[in-house]
Amino acid sequence: LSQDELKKIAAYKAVEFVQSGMVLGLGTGSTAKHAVDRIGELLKQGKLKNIVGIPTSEITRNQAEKLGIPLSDLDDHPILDLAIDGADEVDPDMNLVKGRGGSLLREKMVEAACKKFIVIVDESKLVSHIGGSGLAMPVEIVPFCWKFTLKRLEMLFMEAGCVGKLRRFEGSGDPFVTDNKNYIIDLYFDKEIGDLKAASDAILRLAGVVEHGMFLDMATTLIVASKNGVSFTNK
Ligand code: DER
Repeated sequence: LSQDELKKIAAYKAVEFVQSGMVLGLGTGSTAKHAVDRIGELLKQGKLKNIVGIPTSEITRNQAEKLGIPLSDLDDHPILDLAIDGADEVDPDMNLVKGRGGSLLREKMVEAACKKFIVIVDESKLVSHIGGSGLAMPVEIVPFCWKFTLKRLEMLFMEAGCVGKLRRFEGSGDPFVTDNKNYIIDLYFDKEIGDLKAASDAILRLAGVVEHGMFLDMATTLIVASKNGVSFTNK
């Protein structure tokens, strides 16, 4: 089974929790894409009715529009029934790193407004601790004096050997710009971050920081697809 097939299996399993009449948070990324496709398919087949989707990015909005999924926003639906989204890392306490697709702000706003948040991953996303994959922990910042903010973020986590990099578009090398017209600093850690809640608070206290990619104590269900099958974990 390829990684994408595993992602699809996890996504389809999550959509089994979707009931007609629900207001759904629609995630972003290659795993969530399968879930949104499946929701569109079930709507077309008449197996799901009266669904309202709240997209977590412009990419997902476009995908959902093409599928004919009725869309709305948090202003009109401040409380959602269920969100389904992927993650870049999942630790044993179901804390997540998200945002390598650049959509962390809208994902966090939508997923924090949901009664249930199902995370769908293939087994490669499981880590022993956040920052453990050696991959980026994204932070959305305002573009104004981004170098200043990058340095302050690195200083916060000096003990953890933190290095920050401004995310840039592959081809042009221009700074990546989020749906919200902000920049992203990707933080890389040599050592464990330690107290995640304290780290989250410290990051958010920096003026210039909009939001970060640690989703702490937010997921309610984890679906992991691996070569040995699909596992469910409820918080
Ligand atoms: O950017 C995001 O937050 C995505 O959800 C990401 O965390 C997972 O993307 P993937 O399903 O393409 O690996």
